[in-house]
Amino acid sequence: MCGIVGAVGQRPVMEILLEGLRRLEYRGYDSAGVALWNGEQLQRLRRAGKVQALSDAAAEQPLAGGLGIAHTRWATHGKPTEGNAHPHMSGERLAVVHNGIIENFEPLKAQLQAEGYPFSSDTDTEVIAHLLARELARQPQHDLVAAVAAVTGQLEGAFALGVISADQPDQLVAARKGSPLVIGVGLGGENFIASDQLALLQVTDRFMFLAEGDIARLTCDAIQVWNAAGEPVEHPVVQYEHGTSAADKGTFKHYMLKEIYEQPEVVKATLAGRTSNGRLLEQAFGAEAGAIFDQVRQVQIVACGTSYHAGLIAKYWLEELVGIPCMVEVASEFRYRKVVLPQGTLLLTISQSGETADTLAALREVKERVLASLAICNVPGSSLVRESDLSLMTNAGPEIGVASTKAFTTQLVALLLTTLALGRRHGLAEADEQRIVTDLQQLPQLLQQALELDPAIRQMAQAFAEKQHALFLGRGTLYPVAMEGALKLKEISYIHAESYPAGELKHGPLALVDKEMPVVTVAPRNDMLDKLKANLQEVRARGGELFVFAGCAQEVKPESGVQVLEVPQVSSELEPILYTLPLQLLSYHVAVLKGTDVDQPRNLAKSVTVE
Ligand code: HGA
Repeated sequence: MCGIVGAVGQRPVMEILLEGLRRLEYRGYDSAGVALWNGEQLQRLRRAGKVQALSDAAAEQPLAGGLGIAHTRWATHGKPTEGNAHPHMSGERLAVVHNGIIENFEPLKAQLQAEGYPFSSDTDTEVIAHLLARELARQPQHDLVAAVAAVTGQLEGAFALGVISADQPDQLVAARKGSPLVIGVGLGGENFIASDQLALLQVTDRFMFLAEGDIARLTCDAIQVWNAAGEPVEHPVVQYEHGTSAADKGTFKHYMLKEIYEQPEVVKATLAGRTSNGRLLEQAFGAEAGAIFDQVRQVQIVACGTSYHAGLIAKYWLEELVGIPCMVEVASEFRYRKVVLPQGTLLLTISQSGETADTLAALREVKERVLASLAICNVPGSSLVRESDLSLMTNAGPEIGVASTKAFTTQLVALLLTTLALGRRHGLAEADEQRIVTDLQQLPQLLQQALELDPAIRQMAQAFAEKQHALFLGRGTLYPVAMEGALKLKEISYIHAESYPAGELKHGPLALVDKEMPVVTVAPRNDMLDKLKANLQEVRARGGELFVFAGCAQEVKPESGVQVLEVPQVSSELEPILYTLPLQLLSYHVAVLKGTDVDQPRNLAKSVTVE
């Protein structure tokens, strides 16, 4: 979602801000803007469209100065126009950038309008600018931190804010509640804020994470932070953990393709240090995990989007291997209904960014009513990780493509490790644990082999480029894989795709099948194969074209209207991980053929930090 960058330094910061926006563009890309103090006045430049439009404008109309804030927007309130782009200003002397939603903006706006404050946008954000101006006018000492504290106290909803004022041009003030914001600790004479660390890796690798309700003042030489109660607090400065090259596209045409190809390596990183002598190292979950896992009687998984699909697969593993009940629900539903959480419930949240607004809210909603919370996450230091009792990092490195790929497969690996950790405490035989750990160690190599299907899948993709719809089928753990395959196709190629458990076909969706509806099936050689083959016959009999990813090509014979690609043999537990990869490649190549914006598909954004 929206990306914020801010800088205060002894050198000009415009280029740092623009580069930060380019790196944050995966979060939102409908408009962008910047405000800079040039020593005499606040200058603002905004453009609808991508960051490139803003940098083109900046090339013609250079802005200079050592204090500035910048923003790339994913609109929630008001169209993606230049007038609605951030920063928003009150008069000429105060500018604000905001990520989040101000839920009570309507009464606040009505009140401000009645007092004569002129509004020039349709955003909720603009109320913050005018509230700050009003607050500053009331204060004799004109202190920006005090004004931000007073104003944030009136706001309902979620926000990360960057604020600058012409009256205090030596400082950048930041605040967060419900939306992510990190402080980049400069290497001397400068400091920064951003929505995530990636934006600032060009200038620093040292970061400070703000807690909920914190307000910070940054000057060239100092960082001061106050908590929600107004008390000064100190947060540790942490070193960024991944190499900076992880955020570059390298020789790949798109981030998504690079991230698909990274899967063998990142799965190794998910496993690294978590197993030894064919056994899981329970310490990977933290010292107190064992005692907690002993008491778990059921698992409640809460997640959104792709992470939700990972949760659905984990349900099969947990019920089959651990023998404890597992419920899975999308966070946006879970957080708003009256949920029953029996004693001994482990709340398991899954999120790539650790800032997914609905998942985070669900955790906060029920945290006090569960045995413990465990987060599966890719970003150490994120809100979800900090607020959960236990966490397991997926170690996938930065994922920039909006459509999630390596984050999903590494989540699955982490969830299988979690299944083993719980299984060990609930009767899973040591031999089974050893077998699965050994299989997991082979997985990077199998993923590498699956990548060799790439040219054949590119060929296959041609059959989809002109189609309006597609159907994805699977059974067992491969059903959520089919759901994920359909989601990928929708997200980046804009083809309407649906997924069904293959056994449900005759209960409705078969009515849709004809030669215009390609049917994709993931069919490993497991004990459900015969049933699945019968379902495929039902499709063929209605003229539907079949695209089958099979564990053993001999089992599903290619014929006219049936294309079969053989996926390497893998143990049944690991099938959902391996079979995901060809479906990712399929949607990628269809999108490339259709000429869509693969890494930044329309209407979507990464890291969904608003509800
Ligand atoms: N509500 C603000 C900011 C939107 C946002 O944070 N998106 O991720 C707006 O619509 O401009």
